[in-house]
Amino acid sequence: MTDFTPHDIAAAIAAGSLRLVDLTFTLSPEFPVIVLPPEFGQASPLRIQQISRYDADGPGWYWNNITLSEHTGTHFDAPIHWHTGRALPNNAVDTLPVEHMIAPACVIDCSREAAADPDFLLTRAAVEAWERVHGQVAEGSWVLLRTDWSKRSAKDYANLRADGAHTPGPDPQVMQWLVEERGILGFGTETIGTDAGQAAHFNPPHPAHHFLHGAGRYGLQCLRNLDQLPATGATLITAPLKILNGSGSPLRVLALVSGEGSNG
Ligand code: 23J
Ligand code: MN
Repeated sequence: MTDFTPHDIAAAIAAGSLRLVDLTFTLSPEFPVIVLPPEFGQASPLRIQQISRYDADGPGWYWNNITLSEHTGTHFDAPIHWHTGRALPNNAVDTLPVEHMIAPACVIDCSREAAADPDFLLTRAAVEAWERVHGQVAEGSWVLLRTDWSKRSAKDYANLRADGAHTPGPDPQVMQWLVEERGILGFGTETIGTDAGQAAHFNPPHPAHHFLHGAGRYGLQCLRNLDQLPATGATLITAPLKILNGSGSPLRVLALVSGEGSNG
């Protein structure tokens, strides 16, 4: 690795020995946002207002104004998003260390369990079983929960019922353990939140948000194409928008994975 240069990355991608997998949903007005109980403020879905399109408002150019929540679509959660991370240094998307924006990923495949039970919860025992096969979750890694939730229709994706959302996520014990005993950089999901749909009722409530952000770690949600990643060996590129004091940001999430040696 001593003779490795930045140009080697582009060359390896061009040659197909490194492949890029796009883990991002298209940002569209139809993409569902999280729905909180009605007494709370709500996130805005994407709104696109055209400024001009080669017309009287701009004869030679097309562009739009957009409105959206910091937590719309495939997005990043910064520590300042949660009360547990409110007083940490460099806790917002404009101040977090850029070195954290490129990091390895562990992918835990729970797609079968999530298909059988929309309220499926990842446990410490399940991660320990994964570690017996793939090795210990390395410090500074993303842990990505593959559920194939991103393949569902819009209605089944949010999976709202009278008592709230029913979507999979981590239980409180595994989240505390991943943060404190494995030193993960963050936790990513295919669902609308890093937490399970029913996590408001957990102890503590929203344990992924609680433990991750309280330790200065990050969240990713509304990821897709996790089925194209190896269990270990992928590296994520996650650069959120530099929003002043931003609690999170939509972003393009790219995974670098070993390719087959051809760029097909
Ligand atoms: C606000 C309040 C509760 C939750 C969330 C946001 C999210 O899931 C989010 O997008 O960060 S659970
Ligand atoms: Mn969020």
